[in-house]
Amino acid sequence: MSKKQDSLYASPISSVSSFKFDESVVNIFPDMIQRSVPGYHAIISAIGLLAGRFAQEHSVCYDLGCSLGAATLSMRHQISARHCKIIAVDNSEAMLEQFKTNLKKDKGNIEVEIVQDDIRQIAIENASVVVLNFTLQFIPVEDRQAFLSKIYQGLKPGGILILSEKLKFDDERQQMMQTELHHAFKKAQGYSDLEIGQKRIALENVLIPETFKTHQQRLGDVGFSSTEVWFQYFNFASMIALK
Ligand code: GEK
Repeated sequence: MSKKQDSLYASPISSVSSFKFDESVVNIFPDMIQRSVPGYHAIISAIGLLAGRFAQEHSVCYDLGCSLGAATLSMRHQISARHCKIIAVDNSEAMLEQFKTNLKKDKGNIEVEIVQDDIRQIAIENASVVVLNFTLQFIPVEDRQAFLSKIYQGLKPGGILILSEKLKFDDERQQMMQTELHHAFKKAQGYSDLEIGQKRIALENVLIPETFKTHQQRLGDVGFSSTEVWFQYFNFASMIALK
């Protein structure tokens, strides 16, 4: 896969349109996500370790909103439970075409089924691990509870949900400080103020962050017995919810 640098928002755009996961994003996606999401690689590695521990024999691991399949491939290399399968789902055709090419070059043994669909529409069954790595934030807030309830119902006893999200904060000073720190992170990764500003406009009303408390409360409401943060870097966090 080409390791093209993300320069989508490097030049002034007169009217910035809403962000879409289309062909223009596919080639620059690996560069974009690792320069925009603090701790992305650490989270991807840990998803493999978590799947290695929690994947159960004869069960399914789901990677929902899989993009180019980074979490799927990390799980694929760490799962030792027998007769496991990974189902990776995304609704972006462009992303999945590139993922299929990447998958052909991968040497893992575990079966991977790639499904192009809306993650709100698919069935979740016989799951031991479900990964939502920076995906729930793109689902309309009003659909989140029913979607998470479906995941809970599809998990086997002892199953886990790994939920990584951009967070917002109730406290205004925290919100401002964490946002500034994230921008400083992006600047340190080589993004200009113009790029950061135009990307922020593109993601408005597309990426809707919530507080950790909101996630924890909702996950409890749908049935999860415990939800905790296992990783946080500024306003980006990853949680584990236990069935
Ligand atoms: C990673 N998990 O590299 N149905 C299916 N897919 C969706 C939907 C939906 N309703 N909404 C958004 N997506 C990946 C990174 S990126 C996060 C996930 C980011 C998909 C969308 O097409 C995109 O591929 C992904 O969710 C979000 O570990 O770019 O910030």
